[in-house]
Amino acid sequence: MKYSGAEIIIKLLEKQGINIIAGIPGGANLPLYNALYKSKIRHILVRHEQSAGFIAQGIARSTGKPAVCFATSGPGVTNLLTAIADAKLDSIPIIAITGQVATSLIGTDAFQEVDTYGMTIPITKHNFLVKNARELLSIIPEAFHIATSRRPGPVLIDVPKDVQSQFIEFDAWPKKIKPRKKHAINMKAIKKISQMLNHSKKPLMYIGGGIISSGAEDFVCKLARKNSIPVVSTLMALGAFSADEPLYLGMLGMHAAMSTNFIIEEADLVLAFGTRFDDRATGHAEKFCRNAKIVHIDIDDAEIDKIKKTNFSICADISQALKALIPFVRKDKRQRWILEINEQKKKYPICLAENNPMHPRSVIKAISELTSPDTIITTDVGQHQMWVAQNYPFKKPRTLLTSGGLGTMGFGLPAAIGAALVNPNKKILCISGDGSILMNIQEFATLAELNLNVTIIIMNNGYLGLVRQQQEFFYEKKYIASRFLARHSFKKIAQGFGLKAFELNSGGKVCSVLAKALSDCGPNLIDINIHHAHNVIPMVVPGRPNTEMTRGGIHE
Ligand SMILES: Cc1ncc(C[n+]2csc(CCOP(=O)(O)OP(=O)(O)O)c2C)c(N)n1
Ligand SMILES: [Mg+2]
Repeated sequence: MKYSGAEIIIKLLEKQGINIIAGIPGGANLPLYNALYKSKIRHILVRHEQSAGFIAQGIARSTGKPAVCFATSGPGVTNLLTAIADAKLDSIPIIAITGQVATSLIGTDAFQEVDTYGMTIPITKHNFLVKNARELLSIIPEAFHIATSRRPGPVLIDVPKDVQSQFIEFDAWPKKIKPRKKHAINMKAIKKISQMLNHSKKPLMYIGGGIISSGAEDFVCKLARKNSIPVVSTLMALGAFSADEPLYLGMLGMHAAMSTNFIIEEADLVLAFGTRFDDRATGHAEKFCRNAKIVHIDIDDAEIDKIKKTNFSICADISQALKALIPFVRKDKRQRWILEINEQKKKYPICLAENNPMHPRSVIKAISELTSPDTIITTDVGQHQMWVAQNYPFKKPRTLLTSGGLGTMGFGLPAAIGAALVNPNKKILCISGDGSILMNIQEFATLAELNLNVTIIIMNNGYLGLVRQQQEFFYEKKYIASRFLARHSFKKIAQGFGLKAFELNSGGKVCSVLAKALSDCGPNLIDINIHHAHNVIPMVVPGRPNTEMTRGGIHE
């Protein structure tokens, strides 16, 4: 057989089951696009490379499978970097294939040359610079294997233009690399954890995104119900334990309900599963759960004892570990602990009664009443993201796609497009802010072109709201660079791109406009004008323990 490097890449992507690629062509990856011309793989032409990365993430986050994006050398790559870094921090398996100047030009400051390999070392799980087309036969399968094995993450393959055009002869296509055999679970360690749990009076499960990556949600539920263990979730794990479960205490940390952060501090045993003690979750890490023994199970050895010294830990796949653990755990109703929890909940009620239908919490509640547990919600970053996390009752894993670790404004819309492409029977909602939506607003064009079942909801407060809130709480109300002076019509902008659009300025029509937009199958947008002074409360003072929460001023 004789194939070019570009043809080898496309053939091997097909063999990996890839049927959608998002990207933008340019001089240095045109041979790759030329090979794609003959393929059945669907190409999504985005309007900015960052969106190609986030579309790949939307696919990967909503399906659990690896997804691919393309960019050309130089500015194509630099535009993609944020999406790659975002995937690294949230452990999302994407594969970025980038064009590079010809090998003979590398290091000469050639047109559109940047050191892609060097720049992506710290933001990828692994990266490759391909020097010969033959290497692609091993690199492509290896890239998929690395991106998806153990703790998932992004892999980048930089392919010089001459390597894409180089023809080589070979006898057979490489096979997919079989998933590595999982390490046998250390049963002695599992028994020890079961003993710690059986001796505990006030245990608590603290679950992270690893539960979703591993598909461990049913085991979490079984364990929680069997031993009556209350569960708190990080932002990344929302949906892994249904908000309907009586043992569910919601999100922990910076924007948790007060009762949740106080209950955590009462626990005598914290079971940290598939999580990494991120500062947004733990507050001041040293002071987090000082009276509790901490058991940590994570797939990534590097996370163990990194931020919080644990009493007992194992490095393992969390599904495997929980499956092994459950039979050793006794049934328990834990009436006293549950009673204590319920008292705390009464003392610090989660949501204040709302009479204002335009309050963000009321809007989220209205949305939740019009959606199904299968609806996929993407968010951007800011107050609106936290209002969603606090108030939308996620019931299933992979129904919240949000930029947790990097906190990237601009994530929501392209991630929604990615999710919609691979979930054609589901409604996708992108809940965004007036600041964030502008960061990838050019993708209105892509969305209109693809005619996907996406509704964009803009919580429009005329501010970089979360910045304004921090200035109010922690910088003596010295508001600088957080207010948008120019007001524009998102409705008209959306219509200009070919989307249906609605505006909501008063409470009277919230439900009917939402119902109309959500029942429509095509893409549309609702611009909701909310009062600028609403805050996300409660809030832990950054760097302080989780128990030091503020409710801010009068505007909640
Ligand atoms: C790319 C990027 N730049 C800056 C920030 C810092 N930041 C965090 S939240 C926020 C405000 C977001 O404003 P908006 O999208 O309107 O959401 P709101 O807080 O008003 O709901 C900013 C600027 C960020 N997270 N991402
Ligand atoms: Mg805003």
